Amino acid sequence: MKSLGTLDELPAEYLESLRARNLVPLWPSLRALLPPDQPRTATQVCRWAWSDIRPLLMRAGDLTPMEKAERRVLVLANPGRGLEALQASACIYLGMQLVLPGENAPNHKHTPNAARFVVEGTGGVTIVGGESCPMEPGDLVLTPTWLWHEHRHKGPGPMIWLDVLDVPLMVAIDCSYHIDGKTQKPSRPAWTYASGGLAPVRDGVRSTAEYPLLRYPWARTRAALGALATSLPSREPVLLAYINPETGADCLNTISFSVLMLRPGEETMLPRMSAARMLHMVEGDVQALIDDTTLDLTQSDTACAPGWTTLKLQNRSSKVPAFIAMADESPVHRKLGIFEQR
Ligand code: 1HN
Repeated sequence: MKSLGTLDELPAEYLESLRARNLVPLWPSLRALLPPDQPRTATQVCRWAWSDIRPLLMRAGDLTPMEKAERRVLVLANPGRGLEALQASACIYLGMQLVLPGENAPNHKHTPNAARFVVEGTGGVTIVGGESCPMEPGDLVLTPTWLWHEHRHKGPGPMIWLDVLDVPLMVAIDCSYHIDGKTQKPSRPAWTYASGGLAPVRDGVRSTAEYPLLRYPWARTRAALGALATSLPSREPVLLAYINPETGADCLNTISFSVLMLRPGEETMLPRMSAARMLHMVEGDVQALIDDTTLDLTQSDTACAPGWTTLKLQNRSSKVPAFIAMADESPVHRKLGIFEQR
């Protein structure tokens, strides 16, 4: 590849007259702007251990009342992108959120899409677009763009969940903002999608909601994975995508959610792809090999595999399955026509 001219080859007086007119020569920056063969990323392989997060999050509960926080969250920031950027990857934000018994997080809506994987607690609800979504460990609850949402917790212990949002994307395109609202009266009953391939019909019609399913209860997801495992050849990965049950599309516009079951002792390689991917342990103990980095992941740990990395996952137990929830940026890549897998 040809090497290109650099800034220091140009006369200072020429550069100064360009700068004074808001003009910049392209060629000294062209290779950085458009690297050969593969994109560059600041996103690093990274692990956030639950055993580190939980005590620090509980301390936030002591230090900062809900009124002072609105959302009491510790952000899982990727050091490669700079901690202040509050990014896990180019498009994905991750945060661990705490709601204590009796607390409410006030109603609002915004452009970013959100989803939550419940980590700990029982008795909490998120009210999304008027639908009350109970939160139990392992559940995935969606808060799509512009749907009102607030959190309430009347249960006994702390409620903790992992927030996954596309905030960095919305910020990058100057579209991130929110609107505060009044407390919602739950008014929209959930449509029960009992099983794949069966859609409820009420008053003669299927759901016309843009987001017909907002809560994916873990008990059902786990049972579906178990059933899939018994019907697949033993060497095929047991993987389910969280989809919009009426359209078959990804459950959110910008982030794809899925869950992988690793049978006892199973080792699998996920396809290498252009999009960055987050891993969150729902159950079990896994060793992840991301390019050359080995990470031991245990229950409720979270990790980041940047785009284009190779990813090998091994269940460290020979007795029990492991369950890994995943969130990746592939919908953005697909919509832009730049998704690659090889
Ligand atoms: C948000 O709305 C929530 O509703 C949590 O619980 C975290 C991070 C950035 C922007 C909006 C929530 C958020 C957020």
